[in-house]
Amino acid sequence: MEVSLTFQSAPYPVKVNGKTLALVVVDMQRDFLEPGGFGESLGNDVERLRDIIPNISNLMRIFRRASLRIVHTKEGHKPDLSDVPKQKLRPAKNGLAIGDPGPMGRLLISGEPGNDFISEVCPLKGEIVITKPGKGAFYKTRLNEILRDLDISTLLFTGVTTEVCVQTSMREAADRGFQTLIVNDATASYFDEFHSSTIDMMTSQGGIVGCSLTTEQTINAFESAGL
Ligand code: C5J
Repeated sequence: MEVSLTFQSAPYPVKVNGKTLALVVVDMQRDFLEPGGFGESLGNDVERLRDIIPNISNLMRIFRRASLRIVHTKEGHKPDLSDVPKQKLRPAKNGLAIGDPGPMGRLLISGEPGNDFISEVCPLKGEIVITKPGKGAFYKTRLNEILRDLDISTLLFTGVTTEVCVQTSMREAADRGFQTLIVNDATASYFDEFHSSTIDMMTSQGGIVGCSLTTEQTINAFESAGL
């Protein structure tokens, strides 16, 4: 059955066939949200990212209830560091770099406990999980092909951090012809001003990259469609 959803987003409303829609949950990993991970090693207060967890969890619940697709991304590198560009291996101010040991295992390395998803918003079996070596979800991954094969053409972005992996992924998606929306209270940054500026710059000029909306507006669209 085809279900039409209308999001009351800015700068314009977006109407979409539910079957062509996917929720993208970017990098909700222990490395970015828990003490002792990569995010904290860069000098960030990781607690600041945690307020969005209930909103992402609610969005995941409504997508699952409606049997719509969810994509989970994860930033992580190979244990031999062969996929880390030299400039990304530069140590942070405290001397730590990708691959160094931490309390949750080696920083930003696939398979380490700290590189896993936080327990509150883990993928379920059958959902799409993309491990990426870069900030963008499309760089050196099969995400474009996977979404095209599923006839997905509209992406609703959530996760962390707004101005790094979320923004990069949303811009990559827009350049590949996807219709993009960002859920502004389901994305977060270590810096408030970067969060708001990122949303402003992507939605300015008539939605030059895409549109934005709130979690409540997203849920309202599902309710209005009877989902
Ligand atoms: C960062 C990300 N901030 N997921 N990654 O390095 O935004």
